[in-house]
Amino acid sequence: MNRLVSGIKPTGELTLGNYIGAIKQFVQLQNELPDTEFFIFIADLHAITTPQDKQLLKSRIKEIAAFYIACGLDPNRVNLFVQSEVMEHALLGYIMESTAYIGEMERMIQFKEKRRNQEQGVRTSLLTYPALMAADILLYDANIVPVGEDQVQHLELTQTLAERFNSQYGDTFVVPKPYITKVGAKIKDLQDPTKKMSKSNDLSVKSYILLSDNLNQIKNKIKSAVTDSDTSIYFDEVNKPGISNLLTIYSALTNLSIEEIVEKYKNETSYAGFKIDLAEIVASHIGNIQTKYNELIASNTLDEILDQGAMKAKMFASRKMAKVLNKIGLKRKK
Ligand code: ATP
Ligand code: LTN
Repeated sequence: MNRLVSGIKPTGELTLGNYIGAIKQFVQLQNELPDTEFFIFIADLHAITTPQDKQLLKSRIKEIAAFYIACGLDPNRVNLFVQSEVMEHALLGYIMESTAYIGEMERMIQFKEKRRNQEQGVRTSLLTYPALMAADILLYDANIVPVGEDQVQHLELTQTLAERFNSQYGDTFVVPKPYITKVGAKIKDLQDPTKKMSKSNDLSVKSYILLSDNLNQIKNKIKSAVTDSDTSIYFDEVNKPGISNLLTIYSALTNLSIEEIVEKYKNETSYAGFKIDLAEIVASHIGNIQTKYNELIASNTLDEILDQGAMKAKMFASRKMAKVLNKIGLKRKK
């Protein structure tokens, strides 16, 4: 059986980048891959690699789960759970640390970037984070891992660790493959379209759109997105990164191809009409998500879904963990 694993950190509110680059894809995949079992989790252990406010973290874990479902994830189809509720993740994470070399961790681009943003108090777990991510994946024998481009390096390390473990201890882990979206793999910052849209690195609120933003705010952010002084609408990431980013968003939310959108606006003499249309598209899309979210967050259903998800994940994970421990000589009894 095929298995798909992916996680999302509850480090901030969800952005349009997370939606297009990750969540929307899960929703599509759950329909496109009927023979695949899905494990999708809120990566709360990953969140504490950097300092977090405890109350905020607690509420975000549930909010993010509710948003996933509001975005169309079907809890009957997908095991949705909170990472720290399945403790095998941390245990296998440690075993992956004992499989990886320090140099491999130090080479990770995300580590280098995040470390640069922090002056002091850089946590050890920020360095060892990819070992935990490898564990998240290998624990479920996952062969499909949908992620954005920024995670490919971590995925490659996961493959290396799986292969190294397998060659040291005998065949144990499935070597996973990344699955990257074609459109919208990297949604850019609206104010600086050379950077990725990120909820934790951007200082200006106009840089990103949150799924929880009010709809007028959303429209204004699209209308004030930075674009070039040319007026024709076409895709050119190098010379027209702003317009190219807006075209990507347009395409991802309408399922029209970039070419079809360019064709539609080919007679425009300014960006205004295109931006107004896109503002409506984004606001209406997010508006629908918010309606479902508000229903869920006010009910008990969410806790039931997360309890059920954790129970099923644990069943799988504990069996796998017993095998792993046995392979490395840590299991006292058969
Ligand atoms: P941060 O920017 O705070 O470091 P993040 O948003 O990159 O966090 P996650 O919340 O864990 O990190 O990301 C969840 C998923 O969303 C990942 O697969 C990631 O690649 C994807 N993602 C995040 N930002 C974008 C973006 N701007 N465009 C496309 N995909 C994105
Ligand atoms: N590192 C990822 C989140 C993440 C993940 C995973 C994704 C943690 N564990 C396992 C896929 C599979 C991120 O920062 N976006």
